[in-house]
Amino acid sequence: MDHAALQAEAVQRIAAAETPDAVEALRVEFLGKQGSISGLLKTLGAMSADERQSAGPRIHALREAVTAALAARKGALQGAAMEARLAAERIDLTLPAPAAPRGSVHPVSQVMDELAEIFADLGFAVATGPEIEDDWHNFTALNMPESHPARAMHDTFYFPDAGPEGRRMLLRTHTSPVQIRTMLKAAKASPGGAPLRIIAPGRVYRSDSDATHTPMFHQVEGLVIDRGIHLGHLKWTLETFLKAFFERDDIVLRLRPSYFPFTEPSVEVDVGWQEVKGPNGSRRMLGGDGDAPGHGWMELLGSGMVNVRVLEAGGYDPSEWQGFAFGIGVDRLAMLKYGMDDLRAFFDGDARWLAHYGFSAFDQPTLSAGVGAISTGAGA
Ligand code: 2NL
Repeated sequence: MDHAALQAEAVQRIAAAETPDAVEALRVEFLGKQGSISGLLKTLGAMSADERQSAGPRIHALREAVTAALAARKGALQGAAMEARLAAERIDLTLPAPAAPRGSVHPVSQVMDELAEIFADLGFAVATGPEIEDDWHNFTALNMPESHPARAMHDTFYFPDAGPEGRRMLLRTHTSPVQIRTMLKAAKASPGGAPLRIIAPGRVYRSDSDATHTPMFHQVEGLVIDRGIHLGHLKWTLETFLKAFFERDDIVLRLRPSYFPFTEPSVEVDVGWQEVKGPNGSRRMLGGDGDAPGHGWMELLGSGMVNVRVLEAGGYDPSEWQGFAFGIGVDRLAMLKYGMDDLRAFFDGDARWLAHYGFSAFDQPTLSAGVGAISTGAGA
């Protein structure tokens, strides 16, 4: 068959194709890898120059005509399909809009916002820093040298390669390295670098996992550095914070001696609870003197006076500056305040759990206006 006849037949078949799939099948038949026109194009290579001179333009013209016919038929079919859809579809603007799924603020985010708000009222700034740390900022500067047994206690996730300064890299096991970085910056910025009042909230990582431990959890640490700081300042600050956070004026704290490498002395802080009877049995509520009958103490957080070696690592002269510090689990605070009983559900991302325990994005914490806050009088 000559090229003109081939072209006439191809163009006729394309014009008769009734669906986009049929057009595509013809494209493959003519122009695909094994297509008939592709096959003709391949014969050009084996021709003499004279043969190619006459056959070349005719084969190329054939290919162009078929390509144009395919595009035209495809466009016509698509246009017809669109016309049919426009004729068939109707939008009823009087129907109610489909429900848009609504997200909510995770209780951990809510509690972090509440913490920032309460501590802002006490003059604390929020400090943040990297979650990937080196072992100097995470351990050494916190009085945990290379061989210190407390390093093993932290079940650390290490990276295989050392950092740019030759230090071992890890996922921070607490937010203390943020405070070390903030101390070093402050001590450099202004002579003395104090007073310093910061909280460092954020994600921390430890390689243990069971019903009450997840490999990632949230911590908030607090640090105050100034002249003449003592344990009384620590106790008042924690008491004021916990009263505002739990929205109760009867929060009672008990300080017990403890040990942390980064504080000396170190104190563990217990909070009093009481049995409260309700329609579904009794439950423990925070508040009240834990030594009273039917009451008890619950361990809540760790704290202490900043160890002089940590002050020095942070760039401070311990003969002039003192400090207190504390650390609390944010997830645990959220469970105590909002009544969840399973830590693992915090990180499941179950939309039903979030719908139940989550908060509206418009619901800004207003805890500073609650218990213990100074009232402006008007309407309060
Ligand atoms: C705990 C204990 C604590 C700190 C954290 C700290 C930070 C610096 C200096 C001194 Cl930069 N201390 N942080 C101090 C005492 C306890 O956390 O059991 N947390 C859940």
